[in-house]
Amino acid sequence: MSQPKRALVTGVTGQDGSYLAEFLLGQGYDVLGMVRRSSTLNFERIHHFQDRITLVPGDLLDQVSLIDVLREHRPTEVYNLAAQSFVPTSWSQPVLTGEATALGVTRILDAIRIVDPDIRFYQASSSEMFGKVRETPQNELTPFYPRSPYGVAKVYGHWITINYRESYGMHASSGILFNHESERRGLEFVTRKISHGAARIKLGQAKELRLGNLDAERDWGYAPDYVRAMWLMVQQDEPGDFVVATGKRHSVREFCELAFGHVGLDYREYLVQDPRLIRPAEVDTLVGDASKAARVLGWAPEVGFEELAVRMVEADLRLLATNQ
Ligand code: NAP
Ligand code: F7E
Repeated sequence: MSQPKRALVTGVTGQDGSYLAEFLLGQGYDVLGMVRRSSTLNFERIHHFQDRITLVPGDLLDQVSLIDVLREHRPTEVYNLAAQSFVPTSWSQPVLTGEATALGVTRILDAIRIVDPDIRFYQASSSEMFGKVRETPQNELTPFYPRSPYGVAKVYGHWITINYRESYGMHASSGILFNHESERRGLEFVTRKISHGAARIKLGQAKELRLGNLDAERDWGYAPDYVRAMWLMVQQDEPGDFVVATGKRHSVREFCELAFGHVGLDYREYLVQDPRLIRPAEVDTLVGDASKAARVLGWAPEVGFEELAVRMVEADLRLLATNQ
């Protein structure tokens, strides 16, 4: 019998890492989840399958820890999902963001090069690299114009992945993923802030919701659909770069309408626009062209915008009701 494949997922405690780890378990993988030291456990997203994966200590800021993880556990695939991923924090902590989100990619690529350059690698690139968009929709060839220290760091991570592919012949792929959300999305990101806010107001636990720019437009998909695309990239004979998106764009305001509307409320009665939540430089509009992913990977999203919003609100209603 052949050995099961073994994958290391960095960022396993995050939204995507938790879904990817579950997906890989379903594919029969041995899953290693890299976790950094914390004074309190933050395993909410993985506790329901934690005993089926191996947690390994490591930090993208610490080169030796990455080499040690690879030497000790010998994965055949590495999915680099760890990052400082919240855009506003990248203005308040630009150096930390650069260390983790940009240089962290070099650290893990170099660890792979040193320990076993045959390991296949996935880098979590982002539509934030397109920033002030040069064309619409955005595809793999659209020039980048990042608008935040986070976007700038992701451009570095993207190009260093391509550079290691071209310099060392490594099987290193980048998924340029547009926004993807879920019941497990961090509470500070706008969709979850809205679904959680609408649920709290509905249950009488809050009276208002404070938001920034309601006119920003994003191409929002469902995270479990997107982790499938990551895995498909790594299974290809040839590595490459792939846009992953739904091809449809909606505004923050539309998400508010749907989320509040689902619980029978009019968002305009509860929304407070807070100038402190406006970003120093905004990404006004993004929409992706995922035709390469469809053609080469056979990938298509399954959950649309409306279903996404409803799932998130329903999950927050359940969560808040049990915490009442
Ligand atoms: P997330 O929920 O914020 O998760 C980030 C993960 O990175 C967490 O597990 C976090 O660990 C870990 N991490 C942060 N700094 C680290 C460090 N120095 N060393 C080791 N681990 C570290 O992010 P996500 O939404 O799942 O996104 C996954 C990846 O895709 C990120 O790279 C993100 O930038 C990128 N991306 C996301 C989207 C999206 O719409 N979700 C779109 C495009 C690209 P802790 O739990 O300990 O904090
Ligand atoms: O903001 C606007 C805000 O923080 C979306 C990350 O996963 O996706 C994510 O980055 C939009 C922006 O996501 C609030 O100004 C209005 O225009 O949910 P977000 P993001 O910045 O697009 C990309 C692809 C990533 O790679 C990132 O890691 O919503 N907005 N009012 C607000 N945003 C937040 N967070 N909070 C508000 O109150």
